[in-house]
Amino acid sequence: MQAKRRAFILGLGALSLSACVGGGGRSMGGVVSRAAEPGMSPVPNAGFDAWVASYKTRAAGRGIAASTLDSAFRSAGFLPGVVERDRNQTEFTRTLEDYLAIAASPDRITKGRASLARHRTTLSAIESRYGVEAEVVTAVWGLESQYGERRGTVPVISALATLAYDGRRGAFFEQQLTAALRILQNGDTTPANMTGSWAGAMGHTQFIPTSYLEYAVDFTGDGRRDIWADDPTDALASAAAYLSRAGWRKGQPWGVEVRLPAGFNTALAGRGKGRAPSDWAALGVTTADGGRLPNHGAGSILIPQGPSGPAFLIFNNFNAIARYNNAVNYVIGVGHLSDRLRGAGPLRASFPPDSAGLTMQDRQELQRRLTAAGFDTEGSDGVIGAKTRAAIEGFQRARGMAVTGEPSAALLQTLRG
Ligand SMILES: [Ca+2]
Repeated sequence: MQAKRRAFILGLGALSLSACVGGGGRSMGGVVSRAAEPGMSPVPNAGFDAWVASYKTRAAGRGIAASTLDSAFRSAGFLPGVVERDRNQTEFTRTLEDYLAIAASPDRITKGRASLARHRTTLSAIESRYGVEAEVVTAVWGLESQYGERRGTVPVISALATLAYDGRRGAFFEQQLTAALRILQNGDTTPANMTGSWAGAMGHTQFIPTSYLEYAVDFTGDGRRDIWADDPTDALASAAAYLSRAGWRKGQPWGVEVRLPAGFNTALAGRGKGRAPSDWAALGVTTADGGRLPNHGAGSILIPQGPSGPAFLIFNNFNAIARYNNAVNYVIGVGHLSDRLRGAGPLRASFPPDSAGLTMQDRQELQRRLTAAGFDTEGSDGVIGAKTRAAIEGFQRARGMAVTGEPSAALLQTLRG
């Protein structure tokens, strides 16, 4: 089975995570609106038009009808904003601590519990059919589109055609474009309703077109697999169907937080280094509260921020979530959020201080004090992003200090006055 999307193709989940780390990001909420983002409306482009003409010939050879092509491309066009987003993707790895501060923020947990309650009947039916727990499906939904609030407003045919024409990953996006046209040809949705992220991830659970064709399901029974509608039923069932096909085992955890013994050999940790829980127990590993490890078959130990941070024993279901998005932080994010939606508390272990020597509490205090001093970080989630850096620069400039924009223990001391 092919991964739902490559890690570098950011679905909205990833995008909303990036966006909100601007500053201390307060709410990730956003309301789906039809207003086009800058650069996300078609502009004339002769090279693009010529490419579309040649593409139509290729698509016809792959079984896309002329009528489908005509209606799909009638209002489609080149989107400069898509090319800009594709060029400006920055590759950086957020720490698990920062990632979880956003992925399992108090706001996302509260909204998730409300969504779970509101859609309980549907989610229970989905759980019965596909064997994936309601909390897990809801957690995927929460990370991918903030429970449907951020499904994406970019016209998908235009976005995919622009990326296929632009050519940086042309073959991949041409394949996605053809898949999107097949979806339209099947009558599942209309060109106007087929919106998504700038990279073509669509609907509540941000499926790319090829994954949609393979895994989306019609759970409402109206004959259409509608993952774009306000009603999330088909999208949630599609996510469950995907996880089920990826090998999800109902009743088993994705993983559990564990406590490592002093002097644990960290070379034993890592994905793929599986051992029976009894073997881990013999090495001194316990649950986070010192109890006996559960047995769900062989599991691996993960220590994403080293042995002084939280440790996890991961099982088969970790790999099922990884088929959705193969990034350790994402999988732990979905897993931990699902645990929180089920009523579990925060992680037991604390994270080590960051490279500036600051803990999460220090960074939150820094943001609160900057904001109180008149340099708004727009929230105090402890995640240092562009807004916090700008606030630090403003403070440093006003005080005649060297302008670095970097958080530090000395800066925090200055702010404490
Ligand atoms: Ca349906």
